[in-house]
Amino acid sequence: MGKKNMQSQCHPFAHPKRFLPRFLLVFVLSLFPTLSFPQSFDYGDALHKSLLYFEAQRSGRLPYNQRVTWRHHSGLTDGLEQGVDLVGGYYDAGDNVKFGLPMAYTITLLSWGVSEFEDQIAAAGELQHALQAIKWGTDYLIKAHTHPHVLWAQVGDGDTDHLCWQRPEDMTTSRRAYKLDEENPGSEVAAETAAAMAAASIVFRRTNPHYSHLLLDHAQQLFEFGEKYRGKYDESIEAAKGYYPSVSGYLDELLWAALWVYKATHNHTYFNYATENGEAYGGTTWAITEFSWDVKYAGLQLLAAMLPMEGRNKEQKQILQEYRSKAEYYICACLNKNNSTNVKRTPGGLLYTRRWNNMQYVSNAALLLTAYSSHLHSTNQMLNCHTDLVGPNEILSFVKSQVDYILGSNPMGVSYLVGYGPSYPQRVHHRGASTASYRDCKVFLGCMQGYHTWFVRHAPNPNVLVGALVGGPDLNDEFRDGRDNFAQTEACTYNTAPLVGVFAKLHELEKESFSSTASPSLLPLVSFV
Ligand SMILES: *[C@@H]1O[C@H](CO)[C@@H](O)[C@H](O)[C@H]1NC(C)=O
Ligand SMILES: *[C@@H]1O[C@H](CO)[C@@H](O)[C@H](O)[C@H]1NC(C)=O
Ligand SMILES: CC(=O)N[C@H]1CO[C@H](CO)[C@@H](O)[C@@H]1O
Repeated sequence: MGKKNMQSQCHPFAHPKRFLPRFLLVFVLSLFPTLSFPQSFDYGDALHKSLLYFEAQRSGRLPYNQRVTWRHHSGLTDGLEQGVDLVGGYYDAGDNVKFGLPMAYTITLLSWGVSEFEDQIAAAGELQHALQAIKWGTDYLIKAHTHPHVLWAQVGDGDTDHLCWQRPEDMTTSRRAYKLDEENPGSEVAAETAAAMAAASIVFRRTNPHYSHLLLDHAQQLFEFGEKYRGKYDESIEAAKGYYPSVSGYLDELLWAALWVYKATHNHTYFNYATENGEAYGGTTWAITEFSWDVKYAGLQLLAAMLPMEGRNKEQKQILQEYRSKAEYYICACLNKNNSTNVKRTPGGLLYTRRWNNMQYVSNAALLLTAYSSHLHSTNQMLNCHTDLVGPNEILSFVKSQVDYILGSNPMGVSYLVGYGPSYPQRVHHRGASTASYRDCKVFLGCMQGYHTWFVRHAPNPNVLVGALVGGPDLNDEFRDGRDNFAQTEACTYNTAPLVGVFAKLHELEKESFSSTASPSLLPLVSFV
């Protein structure tokens, strides 16, 4: 491409051709207003795309095999001011800050999905990409854990970052790094990072035993750090408070981390920690209908509920049973089978928790439900929702309804997974995606220039943030595709992360149900479509 051409790419211009197919589609659909097509979705394609998203969120020096080529190196001096190498990791969302809590949580969810559904991901040909997505995160977490009791838990700050609309490749905002240590503790991030590294160590155990072992050492040290030096992380790192405040405190993260380290080590010290503190830390007492980067009770209750009962004493069995009843409360509330407190739904059937980035609660729930469905299936059990006995296929059918909503089976007729299907959000609230690609435009684009030139324009983003799951529709299934509408059009790494395993599981079912060897037990899922 000539130099002149490259310069012209630095100026926004509309792409009129892009609109044409959408007009046509609307026209065609309007000819059949009363027909409702049974939609079928390509979960393999969705899985493939979901993993591309993590490449778009990469910070640091991009490798030769980077597939998302509209991105380039960025954040190459992260940590330099503090004398520590913090190059790498992930930007959390549409900005360019590296927030430790959501980054670690993203890795935990990715690793959970891969450890649970590795065979399905491999069968879809995506295992290497999934492992790379995890490793891009864990390589960074290893760097950030510079001493048993020191964890660098943030680079950049939201306030200065949000004043600019700039590609990560051009960042001129503060890249100050923030650390946790004995004097400035942060148990949420220490424990979540321990959970992420323990979960990832399970993933790498077979293919990369040395790396797996390394992750496990870090995980154990970080658990000990978070447990021994207790404190709310957003009091030590005030720059996190406006963005990822810890509302639920750190007791949920401590139990969550203990269970993950136990799963990775089989060392009973961690099991005993989770059972002995289950009541005092709310693990066996809190019944909650939300699972998120902040509130992890439902997830840890589910982990405990899926542990084998054999070899436990009477008291431990009792405690695991209490964990299980709280886990099942969450599942039943998602399934709308607890008649006093259920998770709300939109008229179109989507789980609804709150206005801002509601999709995170949907995708996070989807992973828990899918994992529990597999557990019930493999242990030949049913879920007891008081009013109803629920089998694993019914849970999976519900997951499928949520995923199909995400992929386009919804009143707006759009896919909330960017780049999937014929219609998806065009104005994702994302600095890099909404600005000329560095590949085509190497001139520096300044802080305010980004707002004046790129943020405010109406045209679609020049770069498609493939695989991003945006915040999604409101309580009435309505969605406005505007760059300024960040509550609905921003995507976060922990929105997509839990879907990786879920897409793989649905992909397998779809293949099985359409092949002649379909097992009769899978038929209810087909008739659900
Ligand atoms: C289990 O973990 C604890 C705490 O890290 C450690 O002190 C103990 O040596 C471990 N036990 C085994 C058998 O590795
Ligand atoms: C809840 O379900 C139970 C069992 O089916 C039923 O007896 C009860 O009336 C229901 N309560 C409400 C408030 O609907
Ligand atoms: C029908 C049902 O599951 N009801 C439960 C809903 O949740 C409350 C609060 O935990 C329980 O007390 C009910 O038994």
